[in-house]
Amino acid sequence: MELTPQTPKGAPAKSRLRRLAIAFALPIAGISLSGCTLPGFGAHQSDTTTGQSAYYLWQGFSVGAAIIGAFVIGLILYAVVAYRRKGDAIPKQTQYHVPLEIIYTVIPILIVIVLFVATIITENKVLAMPKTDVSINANAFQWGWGFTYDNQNAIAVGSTTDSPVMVMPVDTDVKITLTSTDVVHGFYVRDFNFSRYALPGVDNQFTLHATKTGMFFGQCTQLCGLYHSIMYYKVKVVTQAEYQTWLSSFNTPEGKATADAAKKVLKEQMSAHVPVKTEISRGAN
Ligand SMILES: [Cu+2]
Repeated sequence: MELTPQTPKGAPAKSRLRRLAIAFALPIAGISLSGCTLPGFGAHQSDTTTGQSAYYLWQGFSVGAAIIGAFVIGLILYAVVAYRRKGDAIPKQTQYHVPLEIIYTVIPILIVIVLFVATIITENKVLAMPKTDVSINANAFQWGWGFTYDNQNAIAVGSTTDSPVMVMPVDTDVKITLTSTDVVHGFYVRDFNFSRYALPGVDNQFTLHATKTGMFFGQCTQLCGLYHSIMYYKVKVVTQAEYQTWLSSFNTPEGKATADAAKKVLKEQMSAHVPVKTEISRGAN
């Protein structure tokens, strides 16, 4: 049997391409014109400025991936339907199509550059250390947390059943110096979209800038030993006035005595390597 090349059908192919382009453009235009807010794609918008930067980056990546994914799937489906086997004729063979090869090399490179630059910009925002008067030392240890405040008597200690509460002011840059006294721990606050290692012998510094008041849940996210799973703390974000009141409460004679006692407790906790004042029983209870 003689095989004859299939003749290209210029006009219908062009019209199919146009329909395909319209099919992609319409939903995108619809979403843009409706002015609806972008979904979070499974992420939390965050209650800190740096967490929000990471959230917007995630949204950008997700939208980009969705558009490219839809485009690629569309092209595959188009090729499957338009170039399905219609007979024994050999389809038109195309190779060494230089403009096409340049396009599918340059476009992915541009996409990678855009993602890279967006990531660097976001990382610089997250890692920025603006000057601030509020400076908190977060100490992680097996198995608990303690928080002390530079140039202040204030201190936050807790126990396994009564998590320590790190108090910080809202709408303020707060410098955190994070360290560990024993093994590697993880400082993680879900609502802040933030996680950082607490490393023994290393001062890990970062800035938290909370955008709303409230109580936020924190926990260790690095498997650090037997009682890792109960290594909790809380972050209480308060107004500037409430924060000042809280700080001054440690400056009265009673407040100073409380702070001194808490410092002693924290010192003992940090070297004990046991769950701090735990009431959890490993027996029949
Ligand atoms: Cu830990």
